[in-house]
Amino acid sequence: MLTIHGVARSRASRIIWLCHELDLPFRQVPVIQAYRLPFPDAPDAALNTASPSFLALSPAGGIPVIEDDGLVLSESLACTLYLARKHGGDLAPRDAAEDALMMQWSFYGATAVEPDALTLMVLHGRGQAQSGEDAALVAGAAERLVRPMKVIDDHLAAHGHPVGGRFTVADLNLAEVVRYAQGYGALMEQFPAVQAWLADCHARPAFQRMWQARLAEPE
Ligand SMILES: N[C@@H](CCC(=O)N[C@@H](CS)C(=O)NCC(=O)O)C(=O)O
Repeated sequence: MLTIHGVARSRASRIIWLCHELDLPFRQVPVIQAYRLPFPDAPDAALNTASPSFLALSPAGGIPVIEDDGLVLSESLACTLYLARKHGGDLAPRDAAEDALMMQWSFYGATAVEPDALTLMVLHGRGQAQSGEDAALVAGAAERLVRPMKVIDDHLAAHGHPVGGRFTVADLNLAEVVRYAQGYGALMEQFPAVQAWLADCHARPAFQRMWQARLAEPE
């Protein structure tokens, strides 16, 4: 059976969501981010990304990691693209061109959107009072996101989905990074096609199942 190493409050959410879309059973090992623990090295610390046993599995020390039929794989996007291809169906590419486009949109999200969207989520999304320095970081991130968000918005307005006119693993990968920016209204309201598409993604029962699991975990 597929094993997912990583708590749901991490990028493991992407794989958990995909598994629910595919009705794919999995075993979850709740490895937590070391930085969330006061003493990750303590002998009684919860299994975390600095634990020797986890680092032996994946020296990069990041969650998620999957184990599947002897394959050990890190990088959440590699994991979702692999699982979608392996299990097929509508979420998977139908040919080499779709495969390439699914990678294109996934990597575009990871490179052009994810870092700045994370800044918005961490510094703005949780509503902390912002120092002048944080406010400048947030403003810079939001400004840089306008260009890729417009690219995504224009594409979604014309095609409905990143690839193939249907919900695929590319929607899931992209939605999981755009989600980080969703609390920044001044940015999101400029992109109505992105907002409508993200709401549709989040209304999917498989997303909701993953989300409930996240909420059930301690913050
Ligand atoms: N690009 C990697 C990022 C992995 C990553 O940084 N994961 C975070 C949690 S979402 C982590 O494990 N941080 C733990 C740490 O820094 O110790 C992916 O998409 O899987």
